[in-house]
Amino acid sequence: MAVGGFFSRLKEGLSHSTQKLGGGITQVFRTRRLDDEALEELEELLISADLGTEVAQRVISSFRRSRFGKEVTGEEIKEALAEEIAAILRPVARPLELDPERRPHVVLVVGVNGTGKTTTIGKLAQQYREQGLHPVLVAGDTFRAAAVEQLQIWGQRTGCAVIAGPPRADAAGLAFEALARASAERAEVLLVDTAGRLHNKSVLMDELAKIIRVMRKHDPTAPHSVLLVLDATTGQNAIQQVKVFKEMVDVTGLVVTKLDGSARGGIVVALAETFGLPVHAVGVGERASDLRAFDAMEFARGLAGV
Ligand SMILES: Nc1nc2c(ncn2[C@@H]2O[C@H](COP(=O)(O)OP(=O)(O)OP(=O)(O)O)[C@@H](O)[C@H]2O)c(=O)[nH]1
Ligand SMILES: [Mg+2]
Repeated sequence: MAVGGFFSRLKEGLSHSTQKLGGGITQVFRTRRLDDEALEELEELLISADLGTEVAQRVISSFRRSRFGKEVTGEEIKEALAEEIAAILRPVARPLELDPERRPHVVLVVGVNGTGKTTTIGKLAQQYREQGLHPVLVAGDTFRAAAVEQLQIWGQRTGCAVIAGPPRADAAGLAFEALARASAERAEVLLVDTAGRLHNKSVLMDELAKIIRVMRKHDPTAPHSVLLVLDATTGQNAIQQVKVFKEMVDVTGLVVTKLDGSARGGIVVALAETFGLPVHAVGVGERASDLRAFDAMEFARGLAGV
């Protein structure tokens, strides 16, 4: 997809937040003095746009220091806000880097139901193929036959090998076999899909822990990346999901999906502030080409409605 298409899609995706935040700012600041009342209204807008109370308070204190009592326009506030948000996002905007020393670099993909794990693996596979790599996909969501088929379709679409077991196969055993095979074949990257669940925490924890433990019998350094996939439309709930998964596994980075549609992009700022985990990429659609690097300034401007 053309870069312009991506920007407009992201912008469209952020329209929910943008309308709320950008539109709200325009209304509050039709050129008026930045007084206590205006700052309070701005703080409420930031919180309702999912940026989180800490970020809201920080931005407000910064505005109070630099602009209190001054005449400001909505545009100036938006520009300043975009800068503040970009400063929070910049440290986490880091692409997923494969360690060339690893053959394969093992990427374990985790998250609750339906966040976009399998789709993200398909999109990553596509990107790696375009770079001339040979990713191997592992259908570690062995609970549902449909999950295996879904990954197989992505494998066909992207020209990648998919390793799957019989129905209800043991996910850890499958991951072990896949890792052994991928290393024998000197594949550069192994993308391991997992079942999504949150409600039954202990089962999920046990299974993920087992997948990791068993893979380490083959390669004590595996997995080299643990990607937590979050659905932006779930808003503040994403914070809870990160907490739960961090308790179970050593999450090394995030992918935030569904930033197209009526996404709530402000949550990415709250995530950056709360956890400081790298945001490796963002999902802006269902197609193979709809996974993009996370650009702090562009995202911040989209969110602030600049
Ligand atoms: N609009 C949009 N849809 C997405 C995006 N990423 C994934 N989806 C869709 O979200 C739905 C769930 O995606 P999956 O990849 O199956 O999610 P999952 O996390 O693997 O789901 P489970 O395996 O059931 O836990 C599918 O319909 C995807 O096409 C995205 O960035 N934007
Ligand atoms: Mg899946």
